[in-house]
Amino acid sequence: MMTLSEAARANDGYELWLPPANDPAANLDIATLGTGATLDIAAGELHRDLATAPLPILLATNLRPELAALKLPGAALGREGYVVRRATVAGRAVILVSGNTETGVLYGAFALIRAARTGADLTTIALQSAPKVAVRVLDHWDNLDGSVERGYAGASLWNWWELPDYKDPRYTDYARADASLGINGVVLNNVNAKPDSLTPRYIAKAAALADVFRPWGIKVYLSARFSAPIELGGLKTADPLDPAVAAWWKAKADEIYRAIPDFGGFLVKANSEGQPGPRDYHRSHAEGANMLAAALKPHGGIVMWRAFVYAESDPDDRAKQAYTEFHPLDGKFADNVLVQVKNGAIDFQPREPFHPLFGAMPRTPIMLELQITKEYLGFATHLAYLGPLFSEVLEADTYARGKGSTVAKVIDGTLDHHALSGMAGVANIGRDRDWSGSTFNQANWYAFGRLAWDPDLSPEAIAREWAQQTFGPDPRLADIAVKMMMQSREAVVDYTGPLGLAHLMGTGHHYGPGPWIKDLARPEWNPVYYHRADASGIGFDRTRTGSNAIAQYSPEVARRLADPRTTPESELLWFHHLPWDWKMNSGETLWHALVAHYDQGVASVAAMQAEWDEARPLVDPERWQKTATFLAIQHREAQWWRDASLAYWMSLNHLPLPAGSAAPAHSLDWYEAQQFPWAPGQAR
Ligand code: BDP
Repeated sequence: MMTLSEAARANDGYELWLPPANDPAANLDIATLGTGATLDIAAGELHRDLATAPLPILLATNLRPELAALKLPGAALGREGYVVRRATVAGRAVILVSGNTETGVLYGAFALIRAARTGADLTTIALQSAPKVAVRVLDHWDNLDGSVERGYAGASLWNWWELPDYKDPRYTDYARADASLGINGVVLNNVNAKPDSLTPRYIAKAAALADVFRPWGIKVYLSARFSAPIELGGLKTADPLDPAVAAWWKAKADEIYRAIPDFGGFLVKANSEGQPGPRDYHRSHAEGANMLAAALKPHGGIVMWRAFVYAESDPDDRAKQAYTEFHPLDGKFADNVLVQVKNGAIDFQPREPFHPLFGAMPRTPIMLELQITKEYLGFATHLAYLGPLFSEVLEADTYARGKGSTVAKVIDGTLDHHALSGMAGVANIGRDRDWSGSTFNQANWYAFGRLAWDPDLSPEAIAREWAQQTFGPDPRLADIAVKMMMQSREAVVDYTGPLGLAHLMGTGHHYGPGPWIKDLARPEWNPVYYHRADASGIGFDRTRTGSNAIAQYSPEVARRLADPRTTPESELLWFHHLPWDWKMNSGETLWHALVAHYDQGVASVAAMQAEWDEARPLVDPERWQKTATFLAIQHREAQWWRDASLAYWMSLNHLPLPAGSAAPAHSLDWYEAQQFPWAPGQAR
């Protein structure tokens, strides 16, 4: 049992990285020039979150005549950028928080709070920043029944039943967290969309949320089901070239904008995993997207059209199908369409090479889709900080326009000069008190937001600033947290799918190992499709002798990937099928290297446990205990992944384990017999 003083220090994680400063006596001098809902929020946030300030704080947009003499940057800040610096206004020395718009001022206020909490000296503060990416959006895969597809943090935040009347104060707290990172859009419903979200009743509910989010600079978007004209409109078809269909969508868009004047637009999953789409009518993805884009255009809305497309009718390598489908459409999309591409060509695996569509469609704005919820990285319980995963893809060089054509430059629009740019993260947020299922999962929400604002930030720096704000200023604790975070994602790769292996998880729920699965209806649903292991070797040959997926990359990249010797070892078996006794660059065999990675993965989790033990005196007991318990679960499950995977590989290659590597705890039969029908987050 907790003692009384421990209970007083208990922290359920609700306040995220923004715990209130809790010092009403601070009596800060915070003033605004002019009034406005967003300006008032910015001032309120500073009162709430700043413990102290060396000078009065003044909040104002650049438009105020009182600031004219300061010659603040204008164009460089755009609509959302900010300046925070010392200034003399009307003879008074102040810390000025400014921007071209109230939203810019709000972002500046949060930047000031972040700076204060990460140890900056406010007497010399000088910040200036503008987002590099225009659309920074969280995709909630939330269903109307309150469940969340691939959600591991409780029920949906949105209480659809009580909306629009009851606006849970939590919606405001959610908006605060998003705005503190610069997230400016929220897709409210699952990409596997029900048409009901587009009915008047549900539009009113979305409008209520939009009203809450608006002063925080956040727009709402909806996932649109392509066949809605049939289901809701009574039409016989959803053919995008049918004028009645186009008219239905136009009327629907007009109706939405009457309720939500700043509605962001639609997200669409079409002709993928059973969803309807334009291909049902032999129309292209561009024809489908453009029809919706035309309906939104007069209102300033956009379409985020997903390229996550593969078909059971297509026998080609699944990793090639999105490129094959979308590459010929470059230049065919309307100018208010973003094509949304997952980081890798398969599906949010713990490690994937960057998607070949990045850099391959210069005349189309391409947005990046990341998964913040850890569907394939241990659900809520495993500690896996995704900053390194996100940055790995952002830093990847596509060579599309020569060296330095990074994915970051593709998606921030600079490589091919697109003003429209975007980054989406599949949210890990639910109704759990700590929002994301664990304290460390909050860091993934945080890292997504910070990288969407600036894709060039370092994941380690982000981890540190998150830890300092979340746990308080003690540098010992931040050091421990950062160390754990920075090794955590690689640990998951090591114990689930090292050396470029992927998609080896259990069926449906995606929980735990299932590399032996081979009897599912669609070939590419089976793990055996991805690893192709047999007695002689393992890996997917994506070179010329195999599926030739490498030809979808720029020649420089393809050349490097054509040869296992020049392929990064971390992606080796993604691109090559190799014999078990293949000599790695280290001189050891592939088999021994593989085993070493599995062992390393388990050992890394044990190391994180030991590090967290050292943090015990520095953290409140509630967050310490939950994290310690989750690490114990992770250790057990890492061991399970390792043992089950090795038992299976050994059943194929009949090789002994290297000396010193322990035998799996159970027989392969035992691992294969495990069933988890009630694992959370499953699609409904
Ligand atoms: C997969 C998920 C599935 C999603 C799909 C998608 O398992 O639930 O519907 O991605 O992105 O990873 O559409």
